[in-house]
Amino acid sequence: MKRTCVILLAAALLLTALGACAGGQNTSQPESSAPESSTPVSSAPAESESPKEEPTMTPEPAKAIGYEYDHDTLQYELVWSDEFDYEGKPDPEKWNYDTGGSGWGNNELQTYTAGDNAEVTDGKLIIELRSEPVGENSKRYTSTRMITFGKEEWLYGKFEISAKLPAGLGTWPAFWMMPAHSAYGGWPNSGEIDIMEHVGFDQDVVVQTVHNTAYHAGDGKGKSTPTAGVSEGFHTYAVEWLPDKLIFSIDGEESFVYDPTEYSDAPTKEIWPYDQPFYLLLNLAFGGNWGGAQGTDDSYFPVQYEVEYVRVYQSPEITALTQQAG
Ligand SMILES: [Ca+2]
Repeated sequence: MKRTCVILLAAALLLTALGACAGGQNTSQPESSAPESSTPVSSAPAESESPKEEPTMTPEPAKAIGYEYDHDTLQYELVWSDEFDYEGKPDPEKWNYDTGGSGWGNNELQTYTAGDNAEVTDGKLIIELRSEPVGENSKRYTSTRMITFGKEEWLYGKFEISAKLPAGLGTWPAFWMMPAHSAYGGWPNSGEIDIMEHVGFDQDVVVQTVHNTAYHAGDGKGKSTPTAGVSEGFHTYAVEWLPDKLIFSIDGEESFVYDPTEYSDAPTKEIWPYDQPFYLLLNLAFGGNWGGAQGTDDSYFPVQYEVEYVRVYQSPEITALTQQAG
């Protein structure tokens, strides 16, 4: 949920958003703030101190290149979904919760409950943001953040949500992905994929972003896409995660592509950490460095983030291709 470097926002807002991350921390590091300085993308190999030594270090293999497939003919199979076609609490076989009111690295105002603010009814998931005092930390707002962490994780695939987003100053719903194992280290080194973010002060603009070692926070790569009526009806927000690129879409229309070969002929994990399993997150935040950048207003509470479904598809051809590549 790192703010991306987008064309539509003023520099002041970008500065505010630097270091902001609506959840850029995963469950293993919920309290840390986003780093403000970038990690160097690469450094020159160290010179051997002794000219007699044979070099033993091999360069890191390039990532995200050499995959040959015909994108137009890829077949996808539904491998996981929650259609929310039941009544009651979200399916405990599919969802865990991130809980607490730490601010989530972005000074967010809500405390996340263990599902108290989530309900499945009438074919939909409803996440409700409420104004109510919470326990000892005196936070005045509650909401819920659902995660598949500990339940399911995926490497490559199509990840799609159909959702109706809340409107109102300070609201900040999201649908996004975080690394399940942080193979390349803590945020942002193992990556983050933000499939949909929307902030209330910028109604009907959907933001899709990737974060990694080289590009994160205000320098994350992404795009803001004007999307009419996000709070009036259901729209689909998706990413197609391939071994060599990430293709974002809104209502089936391609909106942004992250292709690491645009930045390097031989991409490394610093710009392509997306070769490890990720999990899904679904949450409604309030306020914070980005969501609250133009203030907050709770006069219209409670407010709801409605989800018709979450679906995950994978392509056997891509799976075979990547297994072949080792
Ligand atoms: Ca449904």
